[in-house]
Formats: sequence, C-alpha cells, structure tokens
Amino acid sequence: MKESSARIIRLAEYKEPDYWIKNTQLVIRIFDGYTEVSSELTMVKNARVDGLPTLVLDGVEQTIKQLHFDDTEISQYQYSDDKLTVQPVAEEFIFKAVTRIDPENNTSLEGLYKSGSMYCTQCEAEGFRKITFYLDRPDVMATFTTRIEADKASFPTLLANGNPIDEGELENGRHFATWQDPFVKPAYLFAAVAGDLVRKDDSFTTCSGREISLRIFAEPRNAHKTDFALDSLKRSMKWDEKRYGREYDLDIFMIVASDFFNMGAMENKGLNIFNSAAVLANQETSSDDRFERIEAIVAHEYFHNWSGNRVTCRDWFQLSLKEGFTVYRDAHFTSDMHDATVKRIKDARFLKTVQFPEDSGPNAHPVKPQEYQEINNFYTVTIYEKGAEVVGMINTLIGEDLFRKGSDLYFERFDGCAATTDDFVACMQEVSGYDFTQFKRWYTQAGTPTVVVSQHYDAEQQQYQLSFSQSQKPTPGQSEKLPMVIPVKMALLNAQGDELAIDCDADFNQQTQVLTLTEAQTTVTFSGVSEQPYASLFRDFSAPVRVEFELSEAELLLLASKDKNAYNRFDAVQKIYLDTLIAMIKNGDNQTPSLVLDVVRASLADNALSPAIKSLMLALPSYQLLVDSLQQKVDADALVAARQAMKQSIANSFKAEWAELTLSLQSEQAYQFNAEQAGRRELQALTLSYWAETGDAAALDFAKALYQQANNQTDRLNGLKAVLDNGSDALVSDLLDDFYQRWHEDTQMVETWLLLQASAKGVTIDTIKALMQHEAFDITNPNKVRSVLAGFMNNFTSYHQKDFSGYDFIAQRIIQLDAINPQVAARFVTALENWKVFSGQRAEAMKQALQSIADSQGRSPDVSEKVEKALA
Ligand code: 0A1
Ligand code: ZN
Repeated sequence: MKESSARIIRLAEYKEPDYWIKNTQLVIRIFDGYTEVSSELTMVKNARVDGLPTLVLDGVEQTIKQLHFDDTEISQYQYSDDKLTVQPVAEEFIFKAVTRIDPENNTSLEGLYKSGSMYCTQCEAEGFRKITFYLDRPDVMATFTTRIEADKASFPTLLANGNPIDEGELENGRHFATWQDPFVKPAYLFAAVAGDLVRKDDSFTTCSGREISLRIFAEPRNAHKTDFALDSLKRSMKWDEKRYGREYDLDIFMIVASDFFNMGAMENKGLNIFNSAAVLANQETSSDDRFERIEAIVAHEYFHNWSGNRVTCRDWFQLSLKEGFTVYRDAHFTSDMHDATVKRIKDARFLKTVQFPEDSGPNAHPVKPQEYQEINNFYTVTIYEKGAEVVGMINTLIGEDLFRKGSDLYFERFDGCAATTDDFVACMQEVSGYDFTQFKRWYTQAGTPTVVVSQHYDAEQQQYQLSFSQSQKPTPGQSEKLPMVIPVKMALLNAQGDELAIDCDADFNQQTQVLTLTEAQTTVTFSGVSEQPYASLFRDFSAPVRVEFELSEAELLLLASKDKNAYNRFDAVQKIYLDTLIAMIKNGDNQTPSLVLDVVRASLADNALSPAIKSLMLALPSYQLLVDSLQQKVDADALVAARQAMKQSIANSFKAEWAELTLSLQSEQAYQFNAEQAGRRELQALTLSYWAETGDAAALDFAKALYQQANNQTDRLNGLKAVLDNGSDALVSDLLDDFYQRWHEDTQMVETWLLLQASAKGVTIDTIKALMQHEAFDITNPNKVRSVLAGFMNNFTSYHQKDFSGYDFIAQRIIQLDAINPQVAARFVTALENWKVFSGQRAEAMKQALQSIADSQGRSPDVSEKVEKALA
C-alpha cells in the first residue's frame, strides 16, 4: 500500500501531455496466480511541445518483463513512485511493454481484480495504471484492441469494449477473444471481463433503424434477476433519443454484474460493469426503492455514453462535467418514468441531508475543485448532486428549448473530445445569449449560500416588498465569497392559495415565473397587490440554497395546505416540523405543540394528496437533516429526545387513524413496480411504523403477517422493519432467523439482512461486532462492509450513543479497512469529519477517533487526505 505522500494536483497546473496515444493494443493473459499484460501503444509527440522530452508513463505494481520502442529493447529506464521514465528517440513510435500483475490479491478493486470467480476491471479514475504502463489521464484518447486469453473451462466468457472481431482455441485448454473499440476513449473507460457467466439477450432498434444487441451477463445463480435491468436499459435508450436526440453508436451494449465493486456502476464504453446490487432485481428479492435505484443507475451509465464517453473530461477537475450533467439527465428520466414531484422532493431532501453538510464541513469543495490529493475522494455529492443542480439552474435560466439546443451544440462540437465545464457553459451561452459569467461562480465557489428573506406589505399603496439578502460562509481555502446568480421560482398567493398576477420592478420572467437574484441584497417591489399575499418561494427547489424566511403560523399553514406547487407544500410541512423540533431542542421542552398535530391531521385528511406525497409529508425530518438545520453546536442527546418525543406524540395522537389507514392500504392487486403502487406501499410502511410506535399489539401482529405473507420484498421489509423497531426480542430474532434461513444463498438478500440489523433501533456495538464475525460477512466485499458499517453509522441513535464508543469503533474499522481497500475506507471518514458541529465531549471524542486514524501506520493517501482535512 502507498504511504501518504501529500502530493497535490492543481487545476492551475494543467498542461497537455508531451505525447499522445493514438492506438492501444492489449493482450491480457490470465493464468492461475498471475496475469501477464502485453501492450503496444502507438504514440506521437505533442506537436506543441519542443524537443524530444522524456516519456513518463503511469504504472502501479507492475513487474516489468520487457520494454521496447518499436523493435528495440529499452535497456535504460527508471521505474519508481508509480512512474516509468524512458527516453524516446523519435517523434512517432510504438511503445511496447510486457508486465505481470496480481489480480488475485488486488483487494483495492481498482485495475484488474478478481470478483468471486470472475476477473473484471475498474479503471476510473486511475485504475488503468494498475493494468499496464500508460498515460493514464482522460485527455489521452485512443482506439483500443483487446485480446484476452484464459482457461476455457473456468472462463468461457471473455469480454472487452467494442465489437468482437476474433476468437479461438489455444493450447492447454485455453482460448482467446479479441475485441475492438473503434471510438477513441481515455483509459478510464477501458474494461475487460473473464468469467463463467450466463448471458441474457435482448435488442433495441434505434431511431435510425439500427438493431443493437443488448446483453446482460451474470453468474448462473443470478440468471433470474436480469430482466428488469434489460427493460430499464431499453427505456433509457428510447428516452435519450427522444429527450436529447442521442442514438447509441456501437452494435452491442453489454452489462456485467459483479459482486465486488466499490461504487454503483461504471460506464465503460459498450461494456458497463455494475455492482450486482445495482443491477440484479426481481419482485421476490428487490424492494420498490431498489427497483427505482436500479432503473436510475442503468439509465445513468447508459446516458454516460454521450455525456462522458463520446464527450469526456479534459482532466479530473472537470469530473462534474460528466457526472453533474448525467445525474441531471437521469433525474429527469426518473421524473418522466414515475412521479416528477416525488422525485424532486426526494432529490432536494437528499441534497439538504447529505450535500449541505459536506459543503459546510472540512471537505467542502467547489463543483469544479481547484486541487486534490486523491481523486477517488472527489466522487462526492457535491460533484454529482450539486453539479446536477447547477446544470438544472442553467435550464431554469434559459428555458428547456434553449437548454436542448445548447446540449446539441455541446455534443456536436465536442464529440470525440475531452472538454471542460467552461466548454459546456459556453455552448449554453452561445445558443441563448445569456451571460453566464457570474453564474460560473457556482462551479468555483464552495459552500451553500444562505438567502435571508423578509417581507413588507403596504395596504395603502397596494404594494408588497420582498427583500433578499444572500451570503456565504467561508470554506476551507476560500475566505472571500461573491454573490451568486440565484434563480427563485416563485408565486404570490391569495388566501385561497390562488396565484396572483405578478407586476414587479425586478428581473422576473413571466413565462417561467423565475426571479433572478444577482446582488448581495435585492429588494423587489410588487405592485397592484390588493391583499397581503403569501409568498411561495424557491418552488421546486429552484436553487441549492438555505432559505431563512420567518413566517407566521398562519402563513406556514396556508402554504402547507393550499400551495399549488406540491414541492413547496411539502417544504412548508417540513419547515413546521423542523422549526418546532429546533425550538424543542433549544428550550429543552419535549411537548409537541398543536401546530404540528394540526398539520398531521390536515395531511391525513387530505384525500387529494397522492399516497406517495402524503407519506413524504407525514415523515419527520431525519436526524441528519436536523443536525444540519440546527446551525449551532448540536446536543445529540437533546436532539434524539426531541424527535423521539414528537414521533411518539404523533403516533399516540392518531393511533386509530394509523391503524385504519394501514389496513385500508392493504391491496390484493398483483405486485407491480410502478409509481402508484410504490406510493401506496410507502405510505403503508409509514402508517405502520407510527402504529407500531404506539405499542399496540395489533400493529405487531399486522407487521408479522405482512412479513410472513408477502409475495414481494417491499411488503416483506416493511413488516420486518416495524417488528425490528418495536417487537419483542424473541419475535425479532425469530423473524431474522427465518429470513436468513430462507435467503442465505441470495447475495442481495444477505446484504439486506445485514443492513436491517445494523440499522435497527437500539443496535449495540456488540451486535455490529457479531455481524462482522458472521459467516455471511466478508471484509473484502464493499457491499457487505457498507451494509454493516454504513448501516450502523446512519443509525443516528446507535452510532451517537451516550458513551461515545461508536466513534472509536468506526476509527478502528477504518484503519482495518484501509489496508484492504483504501477507497472504501476513506468514505467512512465522513462519519467523523463533521465533529465540529457537535458540542462538548462528544466533539472531543470524535476528534480523538480521527486522531487515532491520523496516528496509525501505513495510511493510504485516500484516508490521509480526508483525515488531515478533518483535523485541520
Ligand atoms: N463513473 C461512475 C462512478 C464510478 C467512479 C469511480 C469508480 O471507481 C473508482 C467506480 C465508478 C458513475 O458515475 O457511475
Ligand atoms: Zn456517473
């Protein structure tokens, strides 16, 4: 493992490479115990560079067998610190290398590694250098030919990017397959697979009439779980044609499911590799949430074929160019497939819960970072989700039609190129004439802006004023913040919730109903307002900002019950819960005020609300969201006490309603994954959890029956969760044993089984330790590790337990994991890094846990960077 070297890579230091690679020919010979890689790189000197510079190639853990320039062996070379330095003697040459690597012992899951019985690759961001020597940077783009050789009986399936051009038998029971990818690509999009896999076929006819062969590969025991992903893929292909005019280019599109994978999935050209958990699904073992997630990830990876592969990133500072845009695209896809409001509510809630804390913590970074030590640490919610919000604001500012024109121009102009976020914005500016100069601060300034709003109504003048004041706290390395361009989608409502016509003196777009703020302070005067209006601001979460707008109870109640914008209605209800909880925490008073119960009553009684929206409105804000919303040092114990008291009070106040609704939501319909059915099941899960919270034995009987009689995973989990949180120890252990007995051969079900226990109310560290000792656990498998450890860390009341023991426990696990898989280990540092938001000894205990990681031997650059920033 690499020791921390604190090497800092800076955007300001970007320069083109000295050499380009035009074509890459690879032969990967897989043997038991080692793999030999032969590469032939057709290279040419960069015409903009003088002289004949040394060639410096990236290469990690390479055992060199031979090096050649054309046919001349290279005798003089230096290989140290993961760089191979050689001196070319001509401007054009073929660099040849034969090296050995050790995929069987590659637990980092980057480069070529073994996942169960199969070999597969993960090259983003810098994994290709673990396969062979290369200019492993995204602006070096080449065509690839890949030949894989392996034992035929053990590895009948041999795959790589592009089209198959040759295959055949070799001596000793071995065979080979050769694949050719005609599209230029950077090395991070390379993929190869060797395994004993079953293949599920389908096809898709593109808008121009080309027939594409679609293939999903999985291990034989998972063959029954591939249909949903294939269908999702076809929906994605069609959607991208319709919404973005993007047609698929190769003749084959392949997906491979891998049990060992660091992330969700990877968009390798023509050969996507997926975490099994993000692709394999069926009714019996996958919940509605899982189906939705899989559909979105399949779409995301597919959409990358244009936003990422055909047009890629010039350097890793541009990561959000492909990720922000692709998340924006997949969110839009999900909205079109299901319920747009539900999707928007969930995305905004996720951003506030996870990205806002990142943006106010030690790891805050701009959507276009200026520097990094370890690029793997920058696959963050800021790059992905905030990046998507930034793209969404561009759409909001210029409108959908011009946005589409801009994206057409972008794809056309940069096809086959490595581009920058500036290039993307320039296309949007060119088609719209909108000046994005100030807007680009969204790419360069870290942190979440706060917008403070105040209002004034002058009945005599029939004038209404809104004053907006925006500000941003300093973030690490950025003390000065300048005002942002903030689109405020808004309406003024009368007492019936109807929208008033808007006549104002500011930059307000009548068509899109968007008011654009550009200054630190803006006062907008609305004329002809005959009664005190209700301001519905930031509709549909039109900008990723914190809003402080003090409203009276009457105003909040009107917005919560009558706003026609369903997102804002939800937001008003959440604000009531949040403000109340914050007041309870501050006052140390755990009485739930009638306002909250009134809101719950009104939401329960409103038959116009869809079950999905109703369940979102009735759910209390998570602990994580509360922590972020407090904006002061958090007393975690007081926070837990207040939220638990409110939940209890809501549960008890409407006990009969919870029971009745839970029963009435039971349906005999055949299971289908669609928005309507999923919404019903989601609401039932919520009503059941309130009902079970009352301690009513009938609720537990219902939950147990739901678990036992379920013909689908959603119902089964909903029943089981209610039992886990409220049932007797005996019942809990009965059902958990039953679950494991029935499903222990199904990997996804075992992961769920581990997660359920780690996330259950009141779980102790002893239980977590026992889970890590269980036969089903494997510390080298990221999904299993995430199930147990992320399950525990997100289990607020258990992780933040009163004796603080959760922190040291996690620190020790991070140290342990770092020796196995640094990328996964580093992700867990997030659980400690926001220690400063907590008060007193708790903060000290979290800091000490971080310090113990900092003091440990042999830390990876991944973990070091995050820990050092957290302690700075
Ligand atoms: N580009 C992929 C995510 C991904 C990133 C890094 C990985 O390994 C270090 C793996 C996957 C996506 O956005 O889906
Ligand atoms: Zn992506």
